[in-house]
Amino acid sequence: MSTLSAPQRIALLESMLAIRAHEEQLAALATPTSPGTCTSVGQEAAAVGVVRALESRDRLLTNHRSAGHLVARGADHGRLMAEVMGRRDGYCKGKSGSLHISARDLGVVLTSTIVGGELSLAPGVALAQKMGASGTEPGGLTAVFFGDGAACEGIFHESVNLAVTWRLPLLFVCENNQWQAYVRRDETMPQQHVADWVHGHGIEARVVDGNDVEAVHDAARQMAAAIRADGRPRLLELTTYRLRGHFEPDDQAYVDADELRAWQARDPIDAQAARLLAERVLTPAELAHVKDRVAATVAAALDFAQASPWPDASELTTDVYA
Ligand SMILES: Cc1ncc(C[n+]2csc(CCOP(=O)(O)OP(=O)(O)O)c2C)c(N)n1
Repeated sequence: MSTLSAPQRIALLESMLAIRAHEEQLAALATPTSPGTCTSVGQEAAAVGVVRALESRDRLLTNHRSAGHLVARGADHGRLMAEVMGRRDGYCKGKSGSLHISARDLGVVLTSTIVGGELSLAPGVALAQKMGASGTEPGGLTAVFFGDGAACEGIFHESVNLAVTWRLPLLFVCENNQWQAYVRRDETMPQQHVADWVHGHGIEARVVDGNDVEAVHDAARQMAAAIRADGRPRLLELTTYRLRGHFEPDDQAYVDADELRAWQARDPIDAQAARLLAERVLTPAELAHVKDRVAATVAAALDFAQASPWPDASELTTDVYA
């Protein structure tokens, strides 16, 4: 039985729908000569479940598959699309694209396309919070999102070790989506779960169904509360599947069709919608209304982004490190 109120459960669904619509819109714009973005289609429950369990004083770091985390955190769809399109009204004035966004007003420190890059920096952000550095708020924690591919890098173990040793308020969130770019997870990992690797580090770790948004939300809330209570890091591994390609466009010719179909049948958005309809938390008419609202938001965002000007050539080296 869910501990969430009906509006909260519907809000989780609406946030997942918003991510899906946003990313499918971006994917539709991508062409081989104008590539788009790494979508998180199929992984929306992981993003929404965790991010909606965090507080405004918390900080987030994430990877190349970040739109879901940003949208769940309340990012403006228009500014996010403008950024991916390289326009001036984007979160980083069009200079980051989808892969290096920083949205400080949302507490999103950075997104990193260097696989594992976010893992190398997250302990520093959590240390700043623990030390009460300027720009941090008491009781805040850091959540860092990464994939199973990043977990195969040495930096993952260094970061977990440091977080445990220094008792950092850090929530490691592994989205185990069964893929590492075009490589199957089981080609690089002997075990199914990243969580199995970290017992030796002495960190509490849990594996949760990453396609069940309410289960993810529950686990994230419990782990965040535990981190705030004792200051020790935790690891939450979410089992999920990347339903679209690694990058857009991608014909997924390397994906087993039966495997893909099986995971499509476990679509996290369909599952939450079916649950809310079955429990009469939502009527079909209300669901249609939510979908219409989401579609209108994304359509307006696309108009905003396409109307946004390109950055001027004279701004080429401003706001970037040289
Ligand atoms: C240090 C580094 N190595 C390789 C790459 C190329 N690359 C980009 S995404 C990716 C796969 C990452 O897999 P995972 O961490 O599981 O994330 P997912 O793409 O599945 O979300 C790779 C190898 C990179 N960007 N950075």
